[in-house]
Amino acid sequence: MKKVLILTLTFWLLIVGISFLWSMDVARKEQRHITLQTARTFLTQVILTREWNADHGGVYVPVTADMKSNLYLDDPLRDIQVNKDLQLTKVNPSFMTRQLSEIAAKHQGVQFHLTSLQPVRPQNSPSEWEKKALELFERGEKEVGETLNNHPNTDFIYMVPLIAEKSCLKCHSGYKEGDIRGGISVTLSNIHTLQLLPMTMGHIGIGSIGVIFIIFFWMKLSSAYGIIQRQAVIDSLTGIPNRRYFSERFYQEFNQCSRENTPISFILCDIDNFKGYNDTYGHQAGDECLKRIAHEIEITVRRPTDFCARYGGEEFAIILPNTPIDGARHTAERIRKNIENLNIKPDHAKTSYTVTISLGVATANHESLSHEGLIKKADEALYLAKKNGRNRVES
Ligand code: GH3
Ligand code: MG
Ligand code: MG
Repeated sequence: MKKVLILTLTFWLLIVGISFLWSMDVARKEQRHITLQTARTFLTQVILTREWNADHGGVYVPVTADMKSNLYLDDPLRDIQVNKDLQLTKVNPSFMTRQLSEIAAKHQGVQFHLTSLQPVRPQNSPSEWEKKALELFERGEKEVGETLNNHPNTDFIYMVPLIAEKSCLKCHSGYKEGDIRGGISVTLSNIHTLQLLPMTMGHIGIGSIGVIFIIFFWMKLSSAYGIIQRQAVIDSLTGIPNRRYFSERFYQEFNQCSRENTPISFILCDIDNFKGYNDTYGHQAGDECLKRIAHEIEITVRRPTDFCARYGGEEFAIILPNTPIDGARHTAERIRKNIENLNIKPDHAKTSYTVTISLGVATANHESLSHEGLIKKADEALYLAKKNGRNRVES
């Protein structure tokens, strides 16, 4: 039964464990998908803005304290003096991306970075991570994204290649349409990380409830199993072993003594005139009498290997392993006396009559006697005890 419990518990915990790992995997994938989607959306907006700028060949903005001319822009029309109060400077897509990136970092914790393996501006040189991503683009990769643990924050960096389009070639000579000019990366700072606690607690809760249920039902089952097992071997009226258990035990003990070449004795007891007792005092009184006699026999045979059972209606059998005939006779006599001394009679009985038993004793020394032979010999001795006047031991 314990094996069943261990197996069921192992199976249940395995299911909970697999469910936990599977849920974690699904949640991780889902979270990566959302983060990736966020990064893609940001970059799409930036790229669309860049395309708009490139389509116009750059856009002019007023020069202010915060807005200086782009020194890396090699264009004779870079700066235009409109009048004495207004000077305009051209902002190309790269310059615009850098400025958008600075604004975004300030407001939303998002950083864009335009980079290339041959940057015009030194600040556009790729980081180690970007360098690896650019190399992957060269090998055909369409996008690269990775979660970085920059303790205490968790960032997500995502990059796509920048493909040279017709509008770009005006400024980026040396490329042809479709070439990879570099890449644009977006870093989402301090992204929302997977919350393991609720999932872990949930699974621990479900797992524990399951374990409690399994143990509860196992206890119920094992107690029912115990009752069934007991009922199979114990006589329900007297509470001592039944005939079935006796047979099993008798063969075991007989064979054991036979192997060890030691004597085994067998006593068969039968209540005297019990039919009359039943008829006079009723069946219920008869049952009470059977219980008391069974109990008395049980406490009289004291050695741990001795074994008594209800053999039939009002018959009891006693196995005495490693016991020669003298010892067995002595034990039988003790049983007989003890039962006589119980002075069993119902409360309303008027006579001096008390319940007695007759006993037949036989011993096997294994020279010739078989199991059946031993029982038969004890039965014959019992018959003799009845014949010789009852309430006596014969062998
Ligand atoms: P004897 O001295 O020759 O053994 O006479 P007896 O009347 O005891 O004869 P026998 O052994 O044939 O009687 C068996 C009786 O035991 C029959 C039945 O009334 C009684 N008996 C058997 N089983 C039970 C039982 O479970 N409960 C009760 N109350 N009586 C039982
Ligand atoms: Mg009988
Ligand atoms: Mg009898």
